[in-house]
Amino acid sequence: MPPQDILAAMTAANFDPAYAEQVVRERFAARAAGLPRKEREPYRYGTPRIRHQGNLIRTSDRDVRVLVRLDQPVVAVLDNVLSDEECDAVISLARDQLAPSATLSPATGEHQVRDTRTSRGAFLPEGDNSLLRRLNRRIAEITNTPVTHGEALHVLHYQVGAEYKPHPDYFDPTSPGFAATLKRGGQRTATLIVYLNDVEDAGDTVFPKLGLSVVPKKGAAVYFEYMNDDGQLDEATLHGGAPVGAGDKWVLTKWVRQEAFR
Ligand code: PD2
Ligand code: ZN
Repeated sequence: MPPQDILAAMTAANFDPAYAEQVVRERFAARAAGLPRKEREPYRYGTPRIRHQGNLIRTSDRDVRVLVRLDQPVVAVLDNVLSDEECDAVISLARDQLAPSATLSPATGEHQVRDTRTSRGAFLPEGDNSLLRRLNRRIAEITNTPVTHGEALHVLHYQVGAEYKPHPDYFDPTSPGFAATLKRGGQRTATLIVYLNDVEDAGDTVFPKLGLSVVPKKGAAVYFEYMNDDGQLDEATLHGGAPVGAGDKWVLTKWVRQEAFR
């Protein structure tokens, strides 16, 4: 039975929608047992794609400073990614466009607003905006990937208590709901999250499998990569946005795809 029909039948029978989703996800995850061997083997780490010269990543218009480097999984904390003025300008561009953040249902591919992600967000397509063009180019140079492989920049705004529960940024290839997005440029391979303001209390980006917590700092960023050249996906990059304790939190996210994103 296709996943939508199972969900519809369970919903009609008054099952909790979250429980129905979980049942469908588990049923289709069982397919993972039949995955090719390479996808069941431990993740093989190669050379990180991000490239630095000494303690800097030199882009065409800005020197980015490397503060923390981890090789397995590949995680880097970077400073001086955006200037204060650029951070403020991005917030101004996004402020009027925010809508409740949604997640893609792994079972059906529908956009759903859930308590796992309680921020508001907006995509910022580049259009003819010179700031966004400059930032897309700089981020492509930092991530060492073609500009065309990046999804549109995405701004998130968290108010007190808002959070993004731990998740991988890649799409589980065994989930039927992710098939359509995987056709738009293939798998996600890496993420750069830039902090657009200083948060008064909490709101860290947390990596629960690493015991790592990155404290937001205006203009700084955390980078991590989770797909290697063999197409393996790194589960160790599970990460979340901890609830904001005081003040608010703004971030700018770039998700990088395997191929040109359409
Ligand atoms: O805002 C964050 O700290 C955060 C945490 C986890 C953002 C994302 N994921 C994301 O944009 O994917
Ligand atoms: Zn994420």
